[in-house]
Amino acid sequence: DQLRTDLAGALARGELRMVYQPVVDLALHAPAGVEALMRWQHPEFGAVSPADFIPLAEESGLIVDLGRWALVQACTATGQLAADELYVAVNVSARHVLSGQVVDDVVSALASSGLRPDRLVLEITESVLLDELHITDDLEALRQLGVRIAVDDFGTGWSSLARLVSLPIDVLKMDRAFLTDLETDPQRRSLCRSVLQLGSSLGLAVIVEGVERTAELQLLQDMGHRFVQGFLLARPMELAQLTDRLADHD
Ligand code: G
Ligand code: G
Ligand code: MN
Ligand code: NA
Repeated sequence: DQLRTDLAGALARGELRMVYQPVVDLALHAPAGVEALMRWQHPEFGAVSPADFIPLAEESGLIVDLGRWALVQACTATGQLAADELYVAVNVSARHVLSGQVVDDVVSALASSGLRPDRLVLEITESVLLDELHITDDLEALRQLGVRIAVDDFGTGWSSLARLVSLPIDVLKMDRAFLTDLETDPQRRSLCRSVLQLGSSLGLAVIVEGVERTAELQLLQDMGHRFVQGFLLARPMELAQLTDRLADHD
């Protein structure tokens, strides 16, 4: 269809850009890093959600080009921030990982941007990590570079917790589904607390995604939880806005 056709030229026409959503460290009351998220401004249809165009890019294989571009954009932008400890997390799609080109693309993006490897996090969805047994070598290679690996949407596909434990990973991003009814349902609270404990007992950093309400934040703080991301704290923003916001923090 039309979107599919248009997406092929979107990058060349300059219709794609990256926005950045802070991940807040509640212990330091400051951003620990940002997640880079892609945006497509279509000349006719306006903003098209990545939830709609990323699947199209995956089907056509265009995702490898888009993913490579996203890595360069995100690494370059982050390398230019005055806050030189902030990390950037880039979503890497299944098809890009399976193409076998991610390691080379990461090496190139780090080289061209000069970003320290320990400032780059790659977000890979849990289902890919569980399904694709042969990507472990690539994950190891990325970690050898000093890059960290985050499991995105954690908890949505616990088909094999045992396998997850054996993977070379650093960060769990708890799916926002775990915040549902947190305020009203003690069992949901126990579940959330258990997931957080699981992560820390595995030595992983845990980020709670999708925090939208003050009460949720309060409950997480009461649980002693540290890293949060969500509309309550900050929405995804343009690089210029991020720079301003970071300047305000100093
Ligand atoms: O930003 P938003 O919440 O609208 O993103 C919707 C979905 O698109 C999420 O699953 C998110 O991970 C994915 N997404 C956003 N930006 C990128 C990107 O740069 N690369 C990939 N592979 N997925 C992305
Ligand atoms: O699949 P992934 O975790 O990468 O998705 C990230 C998406 O979640 C981004 O598109 C971002 O816009 C969205 N997001 C970030 N914070 C919130 C939030 O507080 N609520 C909701 N509903 N979505 C959020
Ligand atoms: Mn993500
Ligand atoms: Na997620």
